[in-house]
Amino acid sequence: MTNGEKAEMNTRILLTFFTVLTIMACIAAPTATPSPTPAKPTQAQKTYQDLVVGYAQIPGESEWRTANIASIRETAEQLGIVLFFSDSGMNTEQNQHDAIQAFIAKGVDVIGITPVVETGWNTSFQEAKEAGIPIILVDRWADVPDDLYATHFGFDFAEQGRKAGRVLAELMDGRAKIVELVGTPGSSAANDRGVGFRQVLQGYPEMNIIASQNGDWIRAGGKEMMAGFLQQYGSEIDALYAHNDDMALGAIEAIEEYGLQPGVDIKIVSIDAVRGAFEAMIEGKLNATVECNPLFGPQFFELALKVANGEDVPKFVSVEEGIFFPEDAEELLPMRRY
Ligand code: GYE
Repeated sequence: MTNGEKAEMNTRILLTFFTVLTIMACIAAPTATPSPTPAKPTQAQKTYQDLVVGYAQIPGESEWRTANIASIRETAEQLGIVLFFSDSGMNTEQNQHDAIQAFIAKGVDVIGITPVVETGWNTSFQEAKEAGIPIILVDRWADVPDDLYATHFGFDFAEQGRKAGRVLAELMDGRAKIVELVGTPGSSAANDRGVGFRQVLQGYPEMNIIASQNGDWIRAGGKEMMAGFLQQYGSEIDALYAHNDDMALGAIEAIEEYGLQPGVDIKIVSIDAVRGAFEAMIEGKLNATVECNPLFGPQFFELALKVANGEDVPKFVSVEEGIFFPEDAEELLPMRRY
C-alpha cells in the first residue's frame, strides 16, 4: 500500500469516527429547552418594616390637624415604619424646605409633604428627585411639574366648597348676604374651597359674598374676623361660610357675644366635621359641616410603600367624603374619632 493510499485510509477512519461520535452525542443528550436566562434580581421589594419615610407636616393649627398628625404617627408606629416627622416651628414654609433637605441627607425612601402653600417648591423638590427620593403630596397640593412628585394623596377641596355652597343655597332658599372666613391664603385648601363655593353661587344671583377675611384656620382667627364682620354689617349678615370648623366655632362665640343666635339669625356651614362641629350642631349653632377625613394614616403608608417599591400609582388619589347635618349629630357624635 503506497504512502498516499495509507494517508487516504487514515482520513476515512477519522471521518467515520467523528461522524459516529456526533450521532451518539445527539442521541445521548435530550434536547432540553435552554433554561431561561436567570431574571435580573429585581430591586429588593421593601416591606413596612424596612420602609423609611420623611414627613413634612403643618403644625397642629386645628382639631383636624391634631387628628391628622396623630393618625400619621400612630399608623407608622403600628406598622413598624421608621418615620422622620417635622411639624413644628412658626415659619412653616421654611421649616418644610429645611425638612426636605434633612430627609435627603438621611436618605429616606419616600418624602411625604403637606405643603403649607401651593408655590415655591420646585427647587427643593428637584433636589429630592436628583437624590432619587420620590415625593408624595399629602392633603394639600403643590404647584410643581408632574415629574417632581409621584402622586397627590388628598382631597377634592373644590368639591368640598361646592358641597358647602349647595347646602347653604338650600338652607337660604337661594337668597343670602354671606360673609366668608378663609384659610391661609395661598394654601390649596383655601384656594379651592373658595373656588368651588363660588362656582355654586354663580347659579344663585341673590346669594352674594359681602365680605371675606383670612382666619388662618384657627378659632381665634375666626372669632376676631367674625367680630369685625358684625361691627361692619351687623344683622345684615344672613349666613357664614367658614373654610374649616375651627374658624366657624370661633365665629359662633363672636356671634353670641354680639347678641345674635348662631345657626338661627346667621346660618353657618363649614368643613372638616370635627367633634366640636357635631357638638355645635347638637346645640343648634351650626347648620352643616362637610366631611374632610384626617384619619388617612393607613392609606398614606400603603401608598408610600407602593411608591418606594416603584409601583405605578395614579397621579391623584382622593378620599370619598360626605356631609353631616344637625339631625344626625347626636347619634353620630359617640362614633366620631376626631
Ligand atoms: O380643613 C383645616 C386645616 O388641609 C384639609 O387644613 C386640611 C385643612 C383642614 O387647617 O382644618
